[in-house]
Amino acid sequence: MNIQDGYAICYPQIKHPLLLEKDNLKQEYITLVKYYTDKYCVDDKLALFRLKTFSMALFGTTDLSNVFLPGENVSKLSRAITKTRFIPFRLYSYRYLLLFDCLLIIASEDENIGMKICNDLKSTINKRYHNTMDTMLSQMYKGDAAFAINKLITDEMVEEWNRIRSFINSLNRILTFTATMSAGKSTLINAIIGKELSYAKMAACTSTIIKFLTSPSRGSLCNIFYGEQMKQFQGAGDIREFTKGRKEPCCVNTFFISPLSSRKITLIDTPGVNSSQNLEHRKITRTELTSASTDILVYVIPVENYGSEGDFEHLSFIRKNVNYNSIIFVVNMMDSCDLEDDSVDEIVNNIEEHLIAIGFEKPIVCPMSAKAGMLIKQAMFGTELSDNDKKACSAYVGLFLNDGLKLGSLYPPVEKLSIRNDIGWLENTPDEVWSAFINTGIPGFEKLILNLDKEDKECWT
Ligand SMILES: Nc1nc2c(ncn2[C@@H]2O[C@H](COP(=O)(O)OP(=O)(O)OP(=O)(O)O)[C@@H](O)[C@H]2O)c(=O)[nH]1
Ligand SMILES: [Mg+2]
Repeated sequence: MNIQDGYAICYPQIKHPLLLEKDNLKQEYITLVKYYTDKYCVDDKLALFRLKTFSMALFGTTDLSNVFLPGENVSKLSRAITKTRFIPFRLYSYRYLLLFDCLLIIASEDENIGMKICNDLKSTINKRYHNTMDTMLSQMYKGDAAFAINKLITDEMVEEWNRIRSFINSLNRILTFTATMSAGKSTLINAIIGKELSYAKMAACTSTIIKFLTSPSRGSLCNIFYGEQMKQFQGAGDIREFTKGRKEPCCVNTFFISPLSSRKITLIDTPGVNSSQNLEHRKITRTELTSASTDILVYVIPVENYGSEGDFEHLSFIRKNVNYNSIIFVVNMMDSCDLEDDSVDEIVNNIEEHLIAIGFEKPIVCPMSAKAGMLIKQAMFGTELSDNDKKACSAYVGLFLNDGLKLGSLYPPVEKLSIRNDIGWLENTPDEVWSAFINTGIPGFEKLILNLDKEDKECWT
């Protein structure tokens, strides 16, 4: 595991049962978790980071100065806590939840360490509970959700644990996004992540290589790695400022509001290659494309511009010089095309023929609107939008319910997710919002990427 993967796993922002308790019980509990973290987490910095995220879930702050109780007798504390019964029913004690939290914070990557922690905990717990603890441990690492039954481990916690385990067991896939400037690469990356992290505007703007890595732990936390340094940010705005006009490459690690968060996926944003004011942009991108390996090259074409000189030159360069396992051509900004002239099918066929003429055999062409997908996704999953974005989002929902723009039918089917049903400023029903989202092409595109890991790789060859 590399350093970014270690920091990708942290305590998720979930409704922890301890939130209903008084601060002193929370303090005793986290002091105990700290004891096991100090004892079993081999990397001190990583241990501190994960404890901070646990503190964030319990106390709403990463400031640990008043969180731990000093000089506690650990065995006494453990005995007391593992006997304390839950609010609201007071039927179950904290012993299983404590085991769950310790495993998530310290041992999600390593079952052997999990076993050691479990044995250590057992030394302070009555023997009659040991079998259940052992069973729970083995079920957790087997991905058997039965581990949660009758232990007040919530469905949300089970989901978080399973996502972390599936992330750990996945192979890293790299997707590199390239195009001429202002094609919508950064917007597409933001749409997949569901957060506006990469700076996007109508002028040459991405100025260095920025890698976005999935974290399986739900939350708004972003870790940024640059040079030898690492920083944490909570809000998307701070990251956007950080990436804006940046000259040095960096890596951003965060939860993607996407099914992709259960896999190790790296999305690489690159500068547009045809800026006449920033000639170095082309060099930066060409160097990345020819020297680093990528699984999928995502080539973004703005629909109104296909066949441009800039695209022809860059596509020819790619065909001759770049290695990849698969290439996908995204036809972006479908919201802006005039369907009176051509239907979606005709547009896709024309672009396919154009790409075949340049030398790409059987091109995979994905029409979409990254901007509409990004805004609707944010609205559906609770991001506060500006008034302008709300207006644009409402218009996009209307547009993508239109018969002519049912882009979702061109992609593999997507399972419906539960979304907010209280978006007051939208006049549409949640079902309509979901349909519009599907029709932007973004969820189908995410599904295509996920299919890479499945046995059926037809669409990647
Ligand atoms: N109408 C519409 N506008 C879009 C869409 N996707 C992106 N845009 C807009 O196009 C402009 C450029 O988008 P970016 O994401 O910055 O493009 P880029 O390819 O990353 O640009 P560079 O980093 O400069 O190469 C922004 O103003 C976006 O809001 C889309 O699907 N529809
Ligand atoms: Mg960009």
